[in-house]
Amino acid sequence: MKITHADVIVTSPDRNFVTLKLTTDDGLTGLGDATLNGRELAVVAYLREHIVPLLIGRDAHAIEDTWQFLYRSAYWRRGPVTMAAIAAVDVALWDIKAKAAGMPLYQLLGGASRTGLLAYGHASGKTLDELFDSVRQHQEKGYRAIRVQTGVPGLKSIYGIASNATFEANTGVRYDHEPAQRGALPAEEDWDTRSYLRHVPTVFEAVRNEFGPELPLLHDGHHRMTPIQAAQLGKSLEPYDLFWLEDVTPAENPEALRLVRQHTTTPLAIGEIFNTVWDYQQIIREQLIDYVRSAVTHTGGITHLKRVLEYAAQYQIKSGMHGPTDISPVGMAAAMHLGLSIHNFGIQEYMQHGDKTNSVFEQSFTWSNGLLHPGNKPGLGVDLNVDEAGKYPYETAYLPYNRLADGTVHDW
Ligand code: CS2
Ligand code: MG
Repeated sequence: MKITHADVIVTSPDRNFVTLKLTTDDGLTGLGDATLNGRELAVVAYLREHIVPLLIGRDAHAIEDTWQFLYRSAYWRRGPVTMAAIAAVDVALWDIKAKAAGMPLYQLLGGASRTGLLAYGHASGKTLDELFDSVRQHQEKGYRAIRVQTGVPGLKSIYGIASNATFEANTGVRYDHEPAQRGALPAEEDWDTRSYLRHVPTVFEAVRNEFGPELPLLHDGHHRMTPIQAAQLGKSLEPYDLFWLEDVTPAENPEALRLVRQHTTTPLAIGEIFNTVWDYQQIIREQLIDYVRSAVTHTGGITHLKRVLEYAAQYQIKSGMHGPTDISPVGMAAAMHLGLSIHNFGIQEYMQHGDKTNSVFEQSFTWSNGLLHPGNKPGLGVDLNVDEAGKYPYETAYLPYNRLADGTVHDW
């Protein structure tokens, strides 16, 4: 079964998405997500200019060989652009192989290891009342686990908090739903770690008092603390029994997490900006994390993320796949099929896509009683409506960045 066509489809319903569509001489098609928020066109060029010419005529069944060929023949390895491009090819080939086998992809990956995938949603609020309302709204939507992000007194606009009036007035999109802002330049935000460290524990105390001890609560530190500040935060949140504390400090330097581990037992989740198993080797081997946060889309596809998760399983480290709105419905479907089949599944992030996006990507997953299931259509179970996609041309959009009070650029 030979690959005859490889189309890179760019569309921007509620936000920008990049999708690779492969077609074979048997008429089978496969989809792969290649969306890299704020740098989408870099992956488009990598695919169109460098990878598509290499795919035409290849055996669509040779997934492992194609992965190794694209990774090793590039000479320049790893990195977000390369690994998103390889991921799109990989997932599209798994979609085709499962369709050729006439089964949903999770069956090809070893079958279901559970009835569904526990998923968490994003509750947020500038004030406690707003936050409590947002938690209740998510519980009404069926979520049984909830990520809590809060405004910080004195800071105008921070990651993950809705009620960014200007932004919403301009775009009509809730800020906590899509941090990448359409426009020619990235927005600048303000940040102050000490006021955040003082405020966050008080918020989790209030949430526990309001919603009780059982509800799994998650929080995203979004790479903003130094290792000792991260240790301080982890320790101050211990009384509130978090499911996980995510990206608590930038993890380029894996040793930073040793210091955090020395001071707190709050479970740690890291990896949404990692791209290969090599980013994880030391922090998995030294048991410095509890959850692997990588998305299929950004970690070389199902072939490579499955390898990362199998390595993590030896250390009883579980999956916590990245699933914000900038992971397309194709990327989310791939995460659900992989998540259903692996043993060491932990939890799945699930931000719900907008109506326009759902009109472009026809999906067959289910969401009930707080559990996701990829569905039982052959392949991934997602189709891309090319005509619908054509209605929404690409629009430049950047993620914001941070400056401290003294003007220093800081992690966003
Ligand atoms: C976040 C993301 O969902 C998360 O955990 O860290 O929203 C992240 O900010 C975006 O995916 C960046 O594109
Ligand atoms: Mg995150």
